[in-house]
Amino acid sequence: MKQINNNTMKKLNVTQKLIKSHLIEGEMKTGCEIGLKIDHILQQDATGTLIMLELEKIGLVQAKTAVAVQYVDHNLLQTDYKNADDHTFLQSAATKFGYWYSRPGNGISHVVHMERFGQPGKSMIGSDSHTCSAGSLGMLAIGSGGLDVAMAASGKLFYITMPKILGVELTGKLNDWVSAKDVILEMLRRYDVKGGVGYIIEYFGDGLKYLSTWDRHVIANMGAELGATTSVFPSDKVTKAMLAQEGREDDWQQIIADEGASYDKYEKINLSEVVPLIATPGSPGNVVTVDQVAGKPISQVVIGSSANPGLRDFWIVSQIVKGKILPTEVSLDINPSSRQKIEDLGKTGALTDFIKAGARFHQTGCMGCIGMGQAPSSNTISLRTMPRNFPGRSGTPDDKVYLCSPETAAASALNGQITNPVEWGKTMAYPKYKAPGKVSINSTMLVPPAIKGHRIDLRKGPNIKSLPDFKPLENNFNVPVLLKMGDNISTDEILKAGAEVLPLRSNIAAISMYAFYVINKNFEQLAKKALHSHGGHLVVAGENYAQGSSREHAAIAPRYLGQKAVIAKSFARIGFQNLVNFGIIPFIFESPDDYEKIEPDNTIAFKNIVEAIKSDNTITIYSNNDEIKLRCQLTERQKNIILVGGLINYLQL
Ligand code: MIC
Repeated sequence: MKQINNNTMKKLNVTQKLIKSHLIEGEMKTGCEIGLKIDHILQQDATGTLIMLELEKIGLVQAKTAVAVQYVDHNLLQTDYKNADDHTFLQSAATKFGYWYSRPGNGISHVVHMERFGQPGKSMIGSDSHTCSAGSLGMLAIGSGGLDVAMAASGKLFYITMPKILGVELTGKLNDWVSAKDVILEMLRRYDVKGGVGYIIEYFGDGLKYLSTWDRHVIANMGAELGATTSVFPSDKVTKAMLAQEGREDDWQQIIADEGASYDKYEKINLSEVVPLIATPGSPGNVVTVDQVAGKPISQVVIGSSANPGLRDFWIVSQIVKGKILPTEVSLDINPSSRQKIEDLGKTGALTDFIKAGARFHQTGCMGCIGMGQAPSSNTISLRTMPRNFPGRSGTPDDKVYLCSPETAAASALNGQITNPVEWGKTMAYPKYKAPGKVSINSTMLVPPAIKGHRIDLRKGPNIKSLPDFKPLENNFNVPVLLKMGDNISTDEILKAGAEVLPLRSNIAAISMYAFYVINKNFEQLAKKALHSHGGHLVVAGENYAQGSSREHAAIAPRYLGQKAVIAKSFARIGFQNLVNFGIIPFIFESPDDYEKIEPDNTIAFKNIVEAIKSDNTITIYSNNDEIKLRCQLTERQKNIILVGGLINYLQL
C-alpha cells in the first residue's frame, strides 16, 4: 500500500474527499488545524441540555445548519421530575432554536439519524462520541463536546487537527456465527483504546460488498472506542440499497476512493479469518476470543444499543432463541434501537419469538448502555452487545460487563454461560437473514423545526440551572495535586454515568459532587477545601486522559470545583478540546518519565503561565525539588480560548 505523499494527493481516498468538500480554513496536511463547514447537527438529551443553555447564553436565534436534530434517547427513566423536566426543556429549546425534535421513545440518535436524515457526502458533528456511526453512510461524522456543537449550530466552523488516515482493507467474507461486531473487536484487539487516536479510519476492499450499511454502522460506531477521530466507509451500491429501503434513494451519491489513492497507515483484515471475540470487563480494549472465557456463568444478556442496532442484529437473536425457553437464571433484555425497528421486528415475527422465549422488552433508547436501568446483579456476569464496559458504568459497583456480538449473546443466553456461537452452531443451522426490500418508515415522533419558534420562552424545571461564569486564566498559582491516575482514564471515571447522576446533567453545581467519584468518593470535599486554601487544584494522569464519551461535564464539573490544570502523558481528542473549551490547561509531560516524580498531595507552583502559553514555551515546575518540564500544545485559537477562561468568554470578547 502506497503511503500518502504529494504526488498521490491528487488521487483522493474517501476521507480526503469528504474533508476537502467541507474545508474552509487550513490545509489538509497532517497536524494542521482545519476548520470544517458542518451540514448536520446531532444532539442527544444527556449532553443536549447544556448545549441549549449554551445557545441561550450565546443568543442563537435559529440553528444555521441544514439539519439540526435534538434527540431524547439517554435519560428515559423518569424516577422523579428531573428527566421529564429535561425533556420538556429540550422540546421548548428545539422549538426556539429551529431544531427537529425526536421525542423520548423514538429511538437512539445514531439509528434514527441513519434512518431518516443521514446522507452520503455530508458533514456532521454530534454531542455524543458515537456520532462516528454515520461514517457507515459515507458521511464525515465526528463526535465532539457540546460547546463545539453549539458553535456549529451558530454557523461557525468546526475545528480539528488534520488527522492521519488509517486504511483498513477488508477481504474475504465472514463465516456463519461471526458478524460485524467481531470485526470491530478484532480492531480493538489489535489497537486497544488508544490505537486510533489521531486517525480517521477508512475501510475499503472487496470484503465490503458483504457488509450491509448496518454492519458498517457496527464497525464505525466502535471506532470511538479505538479513540479515532471518526471512521469512514465509501458510499457504494450497498449504501444505495439501504437508502432505497428507507425510501430515500434520492439522497444517495457515490463516494469511493480514487484508483491509486493511498493512506498514512495500512491494515488488513481477512473477514474469513475473524473468529468470535469478546471484550472482558473494564475496557472495550480487553479483547480475547470467546473460547478463552467460555463456560463462565452469566446472569444477564442485553442486546441493542447504538453498537448493534440493525434489524438483523435483533432478528438473528430472535431466531436463535426461537422455540426455546431461556434459563431461569438469565435475563435476556431487549433494547430496541428505533420505532422503525420495533415495527419491523413485529412484521418478521421476531417480537413474538422473543416474547415466547421469555425475553424482556424495554423502550427504545440507550438504556442500560449508559446505566439508565438494567444494572446487573452483584458479582455476576452481564453480556452486552453495547460499545462500553468501563468500570461501574452499568450501575452495579464492581460489575463484570463483557461486550460481544448478537450471536455470542444469544448462544450464551440460552446456555447460561459464555458460549462460542460457532460451537452452538453445531446444535442448529445458522439463521440466514434476508433484508426487507422496504423497511417500515415511522416518523410520528419526529417533530419538524418550528416556524418563528424563537418567540417562545424556554421551559426550565427547578433542576435546570444556567451555566456558571468562569474567570480568565491567572498568571501565577500554587495548587495541590488532588489525584494521580493511570492510563486510559475514561470520562465515566471523571464524571460518573448512571441513573443517579444523569438527571443532574443540566445542573452543574449538583453534578459536580460526582466529579472523580468513581476514583475517590471524597473528591468534591477535597476540591472545595483546596479551592478555599489554594484557589484551585489539579490532577495528574497517564496516557489517553478523558477517553470515551464526549460529555463536557467531565471538564465543566471539575472546573466548577476549581480545577486549574490536568497534567497527563497524553489526552483523548474530545476530552482535550473540552478542557480547553472550559479553560482548564491541558499540560503534557515533556518527558513522560517525569510522571513518576509527582505524588498526590504535592503542591505545585506555576509562574508566568500566560506568557508561556502565548509563546509556546515549556513550563518548569518543581515537585519535591525535582524539576519537571511541561508543554501545552495549543493552536493560536485554543491559546486565546484558554487565556480568557474558556470558549464562552472568548465568544463574548
Ligand atoms: C456514552 O456512550 O458514553 C454516551 C453516554 O453516549 C456519551 C455521551 C454522554 O456522556 O452523554 C458519549 O458517548 O459521548
